[in-house]
This record gives sequence, structure tokens and C-alpha cells, in this order.
Amino acid sequence: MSELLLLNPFTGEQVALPSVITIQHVKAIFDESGTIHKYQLSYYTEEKVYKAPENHTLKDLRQHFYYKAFVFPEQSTGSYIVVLIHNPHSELSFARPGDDKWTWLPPNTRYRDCAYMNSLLYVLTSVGEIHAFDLTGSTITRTVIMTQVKHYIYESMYLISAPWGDLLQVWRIVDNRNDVEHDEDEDATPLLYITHKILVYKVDMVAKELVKINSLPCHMLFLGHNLSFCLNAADHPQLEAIMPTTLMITKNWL
Ligand SMILES: *[C@@H]1O[C@H](CO)[C@@H](O)[C@H](O)[C@H]1NC(C)=O
Ligand SMILES: CC(=O)N[C@H]1CO[C@H](CO)[C@@H](O)[C@@H]1O
Repeated sequence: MSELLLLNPFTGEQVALPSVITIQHVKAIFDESGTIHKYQLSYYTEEKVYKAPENHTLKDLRQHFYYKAFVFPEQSTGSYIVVLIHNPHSELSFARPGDDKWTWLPPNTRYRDCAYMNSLLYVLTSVGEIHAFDLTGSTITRTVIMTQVKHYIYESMYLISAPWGDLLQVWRIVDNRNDVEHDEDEDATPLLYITHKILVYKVDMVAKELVKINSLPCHMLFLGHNLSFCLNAADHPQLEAIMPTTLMITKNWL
């Protein structure tokens, strides 16, 4: 029950993805009859073992494991890739439909968001680093596009491929509104978060630095836990009336 499927919400079509037990950090534990009854999750990165593995029920693993999943069309294969940011330390794995396993992408950890542009997977870390992975060849390569920009960025962070071809790094400063009453069972109650400020930067790939942008004329920015994106307003007149003021976001991984 912690397996991933691709679902087309419009047609109902489903595509199975490789099993969770083919991800580097997850192993199956079988009962006497040879059926999987638990998963073992290991807590290591390429550099370090953080703690001993823990066992999780089939249903429970996903709560501890998945952070974000992305689906990107891939021109070179005419197919698509699915990229996961998952625990133990917000690491990366990817697969294509038909693969028999997920491929882990060490060595880095603490990834926050992904974007796909010009056949490269761009990934943002929690200190503002950007790495580009070329997953198209038989050898995977990783290029550092930007190094660390701050010691630790506490803001919510997004990496967005803009329609005009730039890569944007967006930081959103959010406060949890404490005056709102919550249920005992926090998981069931969405917390109310207020966005104080949104900082938008263009990634200058040549100078390897962030250039602040003060406005995005004629464009709309959608930020969220899922895929964030930027659209040209002229291409989407039906969205013009949308003006969110307060954002409801579930508690985890803001
Ligand atoms: C996890 O399960 C395996 C197999 O049943 C067992 O050997 C191991 O001790 C368990 N680990 C923990 C931390 O409970
Ligand atoms: C389609 C999709 O993945 N939607 C998810 C976006 O993020 C929210 C908040 O975490 C989830 O509840 C949705 O399921």
C-alpha cells in the first residue's frame, strides 16, 4: 500500500511504477508464507549512516518516505520520467514507465524541488544549490549550476521553469497562524499558513548567481507542495480572476 501508481484523473487510466522495494533505502520483510508484510527503511546517505533501519507496516511506510513526486515528459524518449524526493534525507530517485527498478541519484541530500528543462533535470537543495542531471544517456551526469546561497533557507522553496526559458528560484516566507484552533488530530486538520513575502529570482546560469525579479508582468505563478509552475496570462484568460489571498496547506513539508 506504499506502492506508487500514475493516475490520469481525467481518463482514470493507471500505470504501475516500479515497486517501492526497488528504491535504494527500502527492503521487503517477508512472513513465513513468503508474503511481504513489512518494509525496512534504512537511514543512510552515500556519505553516512544516520541510524539503524526501522520497520514499517505496508500502509505506514509512505508517511515516512515520500516527500514529492514529479512527472516530466521526456522528448528524447517520447515517454516521461517520474522523479521522487524521498527520505531518509530528501534524496532523489527516478524511473521511467517500464523500468524494473528506481534509480537512486546520490550523493546529495536535502532536495526541495525539481524542474525539467531542455532534457535536463534541475534540482534545488535547502541551501539554494541547483544541480542539473542529464538522465538521457547510459551514464548519468550531474553538473553544479549554483552553489550554496545561504546557510539554511527556512523559507518554502520552489524551482520553476519559466515559459520564456529561464529557470526561477522562488522563496516563500510563511507563518503558521497560531490563533486558529486545531483538532487534537493534527493530520486531519489543515493548518492555516499566511504568506508574508514571495521572493522571485532568475537563475543566471552563466554568472552562477541569483538575480532578483521584482515583478512578473503578464505571468501567473502557481506555488504549492506539488509541481509549481509559471504561465503566460495571455495564454490562459480563463484564469485571470484567480486571486488567492490566504493559502491552506497541509502540515507536512511546507
Ligand atoms: C525488523 O524486522 C526484521 C525481520 O523481522 C527483524 O530482524 C529486525 O529486528 C526488525 N527491526 C526492528 C528495528 O524492529
Ligand atoms: C496531485 C497531487 O499530488 N496532489 C497533492 C498536492 O499536495 C497536497 C498537499 O500535500 C496533497 O494533498 C495532494 O494530494
